[in-house]
Amino acid sequence: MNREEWALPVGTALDRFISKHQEQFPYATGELSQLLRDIALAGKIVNREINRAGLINITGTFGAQNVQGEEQQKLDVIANVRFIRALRNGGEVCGIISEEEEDLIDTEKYEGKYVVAIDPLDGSSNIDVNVSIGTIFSIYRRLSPTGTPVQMQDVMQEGFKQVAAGYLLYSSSTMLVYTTGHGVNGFTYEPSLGEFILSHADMKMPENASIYSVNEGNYRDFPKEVKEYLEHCKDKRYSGRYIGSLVADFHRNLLKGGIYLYPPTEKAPKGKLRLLYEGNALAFIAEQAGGAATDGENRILNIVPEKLHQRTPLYIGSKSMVDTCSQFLNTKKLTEV
Ligand code: P6P
Repeated sequence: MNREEWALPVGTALDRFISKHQEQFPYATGELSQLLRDIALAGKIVNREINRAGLINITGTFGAQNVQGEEQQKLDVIANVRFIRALRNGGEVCGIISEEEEDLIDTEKYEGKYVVAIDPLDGSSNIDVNVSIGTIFSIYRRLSPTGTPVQMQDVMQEGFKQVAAGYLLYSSSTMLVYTTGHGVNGFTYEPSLGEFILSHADMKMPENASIYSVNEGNYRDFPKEVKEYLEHCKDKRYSGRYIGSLVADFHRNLLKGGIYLYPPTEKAPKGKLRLLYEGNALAFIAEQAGGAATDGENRILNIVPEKLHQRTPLYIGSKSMVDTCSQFLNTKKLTEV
């Protein structure tokens, strides 16, 4: 099926887009379509909460920490509840892992064919200062038999086994960007209609890229090879852009080209970002848009998960920039005899 067959005009509503694409799969029974609709609905609800957060006293901290030991923001908790409720009630999902939940959630929907890994609200430290934040999700087909409770094997799958992945970006406009393995499409939310509308069809990560995105405040802790790559970027007079919200930094690079780096640091020796509900989803999107994503040595999508909340270094973006970065990072390997 070539991309032209998938092409639908800008202005197509998400529901029609999902239905049209389902028609391309004669054996599709509609569960994945419904699951995508459920995620979009929860995204609309969370979008509404975010847009009025300052007015209804839901900014600031919740007064508890999540499994990562990070201070939960009130909106972290609200988003987590909204997405888990939407996924559980939709009936298509037998299990969920969430950044905000220590353990695998058994939805008790034993006929559900899918499992979802989700970061309900990424970049939440930016909420109170009105900077863009996002939701990131990965969808896998379960491995255990339907009709039984979800098992760990269902969620501990390599990223290349994802059936779909995407993110919501709550920003100057709210967008839903996702892939089902046939390219990447972006939908802009039209609040007056309550609809996501196709605005960015068949998105491609520009190869002619000159933006690097990294928290330079961690520079002293970076491995020597990372410092050498960053010096290379400065020698090339690339632009440094860092929003501090992964979805926003990724989305800018998806549109304009660039690389986002979160290397190992003293505070986060295995990197800060989580493999299952941040790295894998964005790596799938990046590759579907012609980009690349590694942990400095391995393709992100090939990493075999060992722990639910395991962290990974992340170098993701335009393929040419990720490849050049990899050459710097592997000089140690290349020169080791
Ligand atoms: P730092 C937000 O907490 C987040 O998970 C990503 O959204 C963001 O890219 C990164 O951490 C920012 O981390 O250490 O630069 O503040």
